[in-house]
Amino acid sequence: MKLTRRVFIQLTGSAALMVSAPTVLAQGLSVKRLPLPCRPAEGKWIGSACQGCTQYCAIEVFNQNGRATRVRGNQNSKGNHGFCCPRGHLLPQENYDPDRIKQPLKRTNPQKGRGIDPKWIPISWDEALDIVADKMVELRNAGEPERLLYLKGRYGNTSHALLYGTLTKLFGSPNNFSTSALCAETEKMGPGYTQGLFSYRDYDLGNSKCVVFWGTDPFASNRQVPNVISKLGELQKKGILITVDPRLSTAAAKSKEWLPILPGTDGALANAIAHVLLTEGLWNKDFVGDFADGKNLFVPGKTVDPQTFKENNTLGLITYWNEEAKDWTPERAAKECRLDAEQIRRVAKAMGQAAPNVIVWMGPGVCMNPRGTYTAMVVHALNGILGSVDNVGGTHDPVKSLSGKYPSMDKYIDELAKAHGKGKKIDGRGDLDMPAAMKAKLGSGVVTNNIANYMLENPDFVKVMISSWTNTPFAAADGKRWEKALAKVPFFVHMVPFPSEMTQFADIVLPSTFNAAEGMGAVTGFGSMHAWTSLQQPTCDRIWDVKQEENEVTWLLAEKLAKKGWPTLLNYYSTEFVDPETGARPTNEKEFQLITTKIASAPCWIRTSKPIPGDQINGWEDFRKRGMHNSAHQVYKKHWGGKFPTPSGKFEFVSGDLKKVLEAHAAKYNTTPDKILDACHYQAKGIKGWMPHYEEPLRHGEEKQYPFLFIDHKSRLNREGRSANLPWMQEFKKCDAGDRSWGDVLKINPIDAKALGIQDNDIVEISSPVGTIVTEVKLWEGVGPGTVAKAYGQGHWAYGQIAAKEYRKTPRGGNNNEILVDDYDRLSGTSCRNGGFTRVNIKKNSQKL
Ligand SMILES: Nc1nc2c(c(=O)[nH]1)N[C@H]1C(S)=C(S)[C@@H](COP(=O)(O)OP(=O)(O)OC[C@H]3O[C@@H](n4cnc5c(=O)[nH]c(N)nc54)[C@H](O)[C@@H]3O)O[C@H]1N2
Ligand SMILES: Nc1nc2c(c(=O)[nH]1)N[C@H]1C(S)=C(S)[C@@H](COP(=O)(O)OP(=O)(O)OC[C@H]3O[C@@H](n4cnc5c(=O)[nH]c(N)nc54)[C@H](O)[C@@H]3O)O[C@H]1N2
Ligand code: SF4
Ligand SMILES: [Mo]
Repeated sequence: MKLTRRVFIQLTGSAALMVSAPTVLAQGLSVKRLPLPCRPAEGKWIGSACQGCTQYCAIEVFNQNGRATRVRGNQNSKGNHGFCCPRGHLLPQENYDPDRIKQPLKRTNPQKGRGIDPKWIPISWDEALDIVADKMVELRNAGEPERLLYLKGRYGNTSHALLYGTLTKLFGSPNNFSTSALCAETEKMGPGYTQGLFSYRDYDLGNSKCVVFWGTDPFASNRQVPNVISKLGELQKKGILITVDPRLSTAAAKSKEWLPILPGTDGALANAIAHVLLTEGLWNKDFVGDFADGKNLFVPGKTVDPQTFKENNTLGLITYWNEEAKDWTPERAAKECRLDAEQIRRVAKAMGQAAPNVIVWMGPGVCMNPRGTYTAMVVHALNGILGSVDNVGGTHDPVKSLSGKYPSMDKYIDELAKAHGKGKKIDGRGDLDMPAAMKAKLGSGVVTNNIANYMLENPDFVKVMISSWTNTPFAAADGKRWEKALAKVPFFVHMVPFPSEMTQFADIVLPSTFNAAEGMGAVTGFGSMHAWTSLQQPTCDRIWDVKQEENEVTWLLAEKLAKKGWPTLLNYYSTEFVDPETGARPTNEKEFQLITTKIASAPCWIRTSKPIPGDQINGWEDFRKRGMHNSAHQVYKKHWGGKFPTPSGKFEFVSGDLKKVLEAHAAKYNTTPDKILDACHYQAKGIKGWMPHYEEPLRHGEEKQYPFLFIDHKSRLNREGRSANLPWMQEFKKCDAGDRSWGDVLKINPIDAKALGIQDNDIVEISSPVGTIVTEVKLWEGVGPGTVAKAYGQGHWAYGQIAAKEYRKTPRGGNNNEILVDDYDRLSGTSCRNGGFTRVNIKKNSQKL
């Protein structure tokens, strides 16, 4: 019986009794309830990998009757200690999002553009792949395979090898790209050109006495959120936390010292800290060395004779002092950075006193700007001065995770592929003004955001574009360029689970699994002085007609291509891939999925005469049950004693590699390194071109017209650009300091607001030299006057009915990338988003949102 209000009143016989309804129910006047004790839900935890961010946590998903219902960190994990971050918990809602693409779709509207309905119609996988294979084979038959472009976003390790690494190579196109240059690649230039480590770092947090979060907010974003949150209490008790961020981030709120730096001036602050460490004698003598007679000759403004100092593990410290640090007193930096000189001195001393058990945790805020390479170098160089590199409580190389190699495809590369596959890539890497010298190699870095520019200038070049796990019109600075470029591509295939902005331009949509819950593969990560390989495996039943792009779709596509006269891909897959356990070869997409996952993870679980480094796992079934493999702990002082992978074997304050790269690039264009630096918009001349140093911030927009510096930051609930369609994300959005649920706010200092006549909740237009967005305003002291901050993540006009206010029509809030300028740190090829490189202007708008 339905217990309506009327029936309830009849049952109790008296309206007055309603005030004590529980008593009434207890007296048995209503439904009888059995006194069942609470008990755990029935189901099982299945290991997987989260991929809500680049931490790629090993997790477990609770399967109840075939449904994925809850998430926790993998209980065996030495990286997250059995916890996931708040975004991990969003996973079931993302998996069961009713707006997911549920079967393959074919476009029937030839017109493409923002807000235009593609008029997709559902088709079968068979039909969809037929169409894709036809278009691809046409290119091979016409002898122009280079007109196939493949762009990958996130991936499992299998995709890296099977799609990105294989498809275009065998096909004969040099145009395979990743989105890494939209991420945080400039960071790698810091450790790269000082200690030869072109990578994100790991940190010995548990043993640290002082941690400096610099341009990053690892309680909310960055790469180790569960680890950092779990260690917060201990860190606060034992040591000192310092945050350098122009915005009151979570890290700033938790820290003892917050340095609210003027955006883009981090290099000046790093110089001043180095200046204090050296003049106060606080450098780490073990790592760096000392003056021959023990007397400290670092005196402000005075050069030092290099002969008087004997360096141990470093090279060029005295040159750095003489050329740069000697003049950077805290007073000078305080002016440049709009900070307090006393605070700079205090912070530098605290760091020096904790050395070498100190971490300078450098993040994108420092360096994702047009001169970021040198800021990354000068901030990271502090780890060298403090001796924290490879040290207890310091910064570390990531431990290598165990993963298996795929068989070589070399003998499958045919004549056409050989002739066309090595051509020039269309992202402009290696051009005079784009050295993109990642890993100390010219033209080795991808210049993701420049692909759109090429496509706009050469609208007929790309004929077939395939992309997976991407949303560049939303995620890339000045993303409107991508909308225009994509509208001109005659045939575009998107392999994704959600109808994002980019998907709106697709001719064929191949709905992919949501890999964290439904996919299969080996995913690797590192953190907390360990590395891991976590197994992605189905944690629930698939309820829609979706397939995993990395392995299932590649196989099925290979079959189709073979039928249409190009059998190479299928030959490679079906001949060379062998199950490491059973010796079987794949005959269909499911077997291919399993075998490629087993190959990629085999070193974690396959028994040989040697013990497995790290966790001991007993075969494939044991690996499936545990869901992951942990490596052994990182070793200390790994590269001390001349073993750094730099030309000198030392930690270099004068970079041999960067000098080589610049000279080689100059030679290629018959010019000088100074001219190259100039063309790339750096200020450095001469030896400074290969040294850590301060460069003044380069900003877009005239100060008069655009008086505010824009600060972009991540939301703690962003699963990169992929969670805005989740009601949980929207409901809890207020957990970003200063933000509001279901909304998008521009945070502005009350002093500025007053001057502009703006009040809390007002609607404003935020304009930059490239665009305008409209949002609400929040008055907030967490940003200084002259700067405004806004979280990245809202402003979707597609993706789903929650992400957009009105799907395809009205965005919810504004997308920061509509106002950020398309510019690069050209030595790395990376796109900019931080450092206040885009100036904006704020205008009150009378409209209602
Ligand atoms: N203004 C500003 N811009 C930024 C950032 C910022 O902080 N501020 N951050 C930057 C950074 S660090 C990065 S790394 C980039 C990321 O940018 P992108 O690499 O473009 O990533 P997302 O926007 O997260 O990708 C969303 C796409 O992934 C698809 N997708 C989701 N789950 C799956 C899956 O399981 N399988 C497949 N095949 N597809 C899936 C969705 O359908 C959607 O098409 O954004 C950058 N852009
Ligand atoms: N919650 C969440 N976590 C994530 C992701 C996510 O989407 N959401 N994505 C993952 C990915 S792909 C990446 S690349 C990482 C990166 O994540 P983070 O390391 O957090 O990097 P950003 O998001 O770029 O944040 C930039 C930070 O620098 C500050 N900042 C801006 N300008 C300046 C400046 O001039 N100087 C200084 N000192 N600080 C400045 C901003 O206020 C912000 O705190 O996060 C990963 N983790
Ligand atoms: S979102 Fe990132 S940090 Fe959070 S659980 Fe997932 S992978 Fe780990
Ligand atoms: Mo990223």
